[in-house]
Amino acid sequence: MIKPDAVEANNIGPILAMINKAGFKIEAMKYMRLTKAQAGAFYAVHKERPFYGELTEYMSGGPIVAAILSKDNAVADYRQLIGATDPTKAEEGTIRKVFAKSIAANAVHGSDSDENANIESNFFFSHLERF
Ligand code: 3AN
Repeated sequence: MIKPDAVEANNIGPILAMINKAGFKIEAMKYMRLTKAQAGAFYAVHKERPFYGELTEYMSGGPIVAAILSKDNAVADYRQLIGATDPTKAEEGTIRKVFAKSIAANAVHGSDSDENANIESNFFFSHLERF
């Protein structure tokens, strides 16, 4: 996902360029705004965390871009490309180092396992929307 802060800052294009340059294929893509309930469902694994309210408020505060990306070793390689959750700890040249504003407004989301990538893909896309 490209998060509301990066969309607001007109960084959809530059972020997609970095994703393409890193060798990812875009299998599905959607520009939309989540309701707070939908953001809550997407981040249900974080329900007990102290930042859950802030996170779901933030993620429903503006439009996002959702996408399914594919590549060999996609989860690990994408997490490498986006960098650490906290942008002050992200490596030079990573998407979050370049575009993130804070831990919450950190420009992009990435699935943390193949299993969660499938769950999250099914959250956003039907099979008719995948190529
Ligand atoms: P990642 O997105 O790098 O997998 P997670 O899964 O630990 O990070 O956290 C999910 C999302 O919750 C993050 N993308 C981030 O925006 C938000 N988040 C994580 N930790 C905090 C925090 N301490 N305060 C506010 N938001 C946070």
